[in-house]
Amino acid sequence: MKRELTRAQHLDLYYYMRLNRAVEDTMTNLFRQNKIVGGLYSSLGQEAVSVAAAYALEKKDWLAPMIRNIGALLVKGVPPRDIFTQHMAKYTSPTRGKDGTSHFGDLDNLHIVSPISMLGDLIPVMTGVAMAGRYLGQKIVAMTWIGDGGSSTGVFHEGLNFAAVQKAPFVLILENNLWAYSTPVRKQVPLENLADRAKAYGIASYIVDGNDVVAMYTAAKEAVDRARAGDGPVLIEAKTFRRRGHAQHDAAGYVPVAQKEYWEKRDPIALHERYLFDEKLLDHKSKKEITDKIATLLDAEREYAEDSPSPPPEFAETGVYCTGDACHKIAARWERPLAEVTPPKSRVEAVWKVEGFGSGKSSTGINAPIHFGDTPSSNGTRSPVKTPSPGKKKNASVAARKPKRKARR
Ligand SMILES: Cc1ncc(C[n+]2csc(CCOP(=O)(O)OP(=O)(O)O)c2C)c(N)n1
Ligand SMILES: [Mg+2]
Repeated sequence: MKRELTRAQHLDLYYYMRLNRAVEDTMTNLFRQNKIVGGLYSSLGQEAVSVAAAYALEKKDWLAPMIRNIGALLVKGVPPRDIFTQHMAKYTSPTRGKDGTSHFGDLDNLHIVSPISMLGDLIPVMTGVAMAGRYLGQKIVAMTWIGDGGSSTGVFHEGLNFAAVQKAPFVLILENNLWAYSTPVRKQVPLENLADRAKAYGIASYIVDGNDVVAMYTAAKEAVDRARAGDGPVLIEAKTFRRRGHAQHDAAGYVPVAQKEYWEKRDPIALHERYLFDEKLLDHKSKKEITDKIATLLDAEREYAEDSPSPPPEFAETGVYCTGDACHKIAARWERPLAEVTPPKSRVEAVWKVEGFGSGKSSTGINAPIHFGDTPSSNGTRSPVKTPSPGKKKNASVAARKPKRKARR
């Protein structure tokens, strides 16, 4: 299977994992210089889970990251300066300095829903996004992440059941990094495989080595394809390890040394790099070029963030209470006539077909447009979205938990 990715795809995965790590290393330095305002969470050793999953999405698809998914933001197209300015609460940041962590999104262009602190709540939110995409005939997939600890919240179960019964085109990455703060996974759930949670809701699931970026991508791509095809939601359990504490303040002295050492040897970037060298997909010269490219980019982006102003004091008064239009841009965007989707006509069927779920056309006979600004669709056609083609799927490293093709409802 590994050979079935193109060289460019292999190198993309490598580049984004390296970029992910370098962005976080830069922020660790900034934190130590007291320049990071809020909490700083590390995804050291988990880069493959974020990068490969997001790499399986198309541009029109939607994602919502959790605290350890900066890699997914980078793949989706968020510039590092947004991540730096956001963590430094600068006026130039996506939230204009109102928030000091990763609570930001981009609904208009990149299709990123801002993370929510409450663990699990993004599952019903992203299920709603997936259903809205179907309603609009956009054939999109929505994706989010949840931790091993987060998979024990009530809303995880309510949300996943809701996604399952709605056959929502939704992919959930369960990032099992063995710890939820200082609680080891064994002490909070009596399951060997957290993918078993999917059985309760009759949905497909995979177990994958989260430190093998190609295996992770292969599973994610298959899951995304199945969700897009109308097979319903898919859960992927990525087995990995949190190599740092919960956040910068946590030295994680409670983690056994042997466990740390075991996983340090399974560093996802080192593993992929070794593979690329063995397969002659990377040599020392191109490795240096990538290193230099990342260093140059991040130097400039960090400088931009450091030189950016803090918000003016009077800005603190604004945005505290919602003042309607002047406060935010969020408003329902009806793509079909309101009369058509409200009683008594509200039984108009969905734009595209999901087996056993419903089918039909919109009143104009065309699918609803997708808002990128780059996809004019007055005649109902869309510009094709380029997506990497992984070829056939036979990866032995994706553990054999082949779910039934058709999800039970
Ligand atoms: C509903 C809820 N309960 C508790 C918290 C506090 N909290 C934030 S992260 C965290 C641990 C999460 O562990 P896990 O889900 O395994 O994710 P990881 O940090 O390992 O990526 C806790 C308890 C929260 N944000 N939301
Ligand atoms: Mg965890």
